[in-house]
Amino acid sequence: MTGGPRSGRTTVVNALLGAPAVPDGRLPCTDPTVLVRWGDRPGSHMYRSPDDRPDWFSLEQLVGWAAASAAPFMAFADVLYPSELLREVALVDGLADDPGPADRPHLRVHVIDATVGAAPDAGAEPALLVLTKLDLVDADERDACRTAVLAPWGDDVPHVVVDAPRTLRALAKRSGRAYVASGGAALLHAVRRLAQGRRAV
Ligand SMILES: Nc1nc2c(ncn2[C@@H]2O[C@H](COP(=O)(O)OP(=O)(O)OP(=O)(O)O)[C@@H](O)[C@H]2O)c(=O)[nH]1
Ligand SMILES: [Mg+2]
Repeated sequence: MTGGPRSGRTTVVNALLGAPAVPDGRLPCTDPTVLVRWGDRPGSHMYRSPDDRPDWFSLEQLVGWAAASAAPFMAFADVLYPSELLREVALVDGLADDPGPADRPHLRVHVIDATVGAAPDAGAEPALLVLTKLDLVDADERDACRTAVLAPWGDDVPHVVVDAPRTLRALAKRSGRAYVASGGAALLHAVRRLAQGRRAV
């Protein structure tokens, strides 16, 4: 999962997991890349160094730290969560220039803030583009904005539009209609298809 700073990557990851499993804001790590994988207890393994045994922290502790910005600094973190999707794939919440894990096959999902736009970069071809924050654009300008943001990648680039904060609110309220309207269902469907080795959308 690549994308510029504040593009919405972490909220998209949480929308895919179905809950705010990765706390808002930065985890107390020097490496901003976070590996999200299946685990039966929500929380995080944090490593002081690659050779070190990790320390375990619960999701409640992480949320408290993220809010208070008061945490022991670590080198990097894995977030664990019991989401069905994570039985199929692990997610890597990284930045635009993150090349992805060298030691396992991966697909790049690129997150773009539609209010900022983005030019294609030199990174690997994205398997899926995720447009965020289109809800912040005036309703009568949304189609034009979406077309302009996608234009550098060509007409048939696989993409979904999602309002991930709304997806998370819909999930909390168990509103199926709002879940679909926010793009959450289309996002999950597209990522599942990628995980199963088929074209995204
Ligand atoms: N209105 C709106 N806000 C969004 C959307 N997606 C994300 N946000 C908000 O944008 C802000 C940044 O979202 P994050 O998910 O933290 O973005 P990020 O790319 O992980 O940011 P960093 O890890 O800090 O670089 C948060 O306040 C989100 O609630 C969207 O589709 N619509
Ligand atoms: Mg983030």
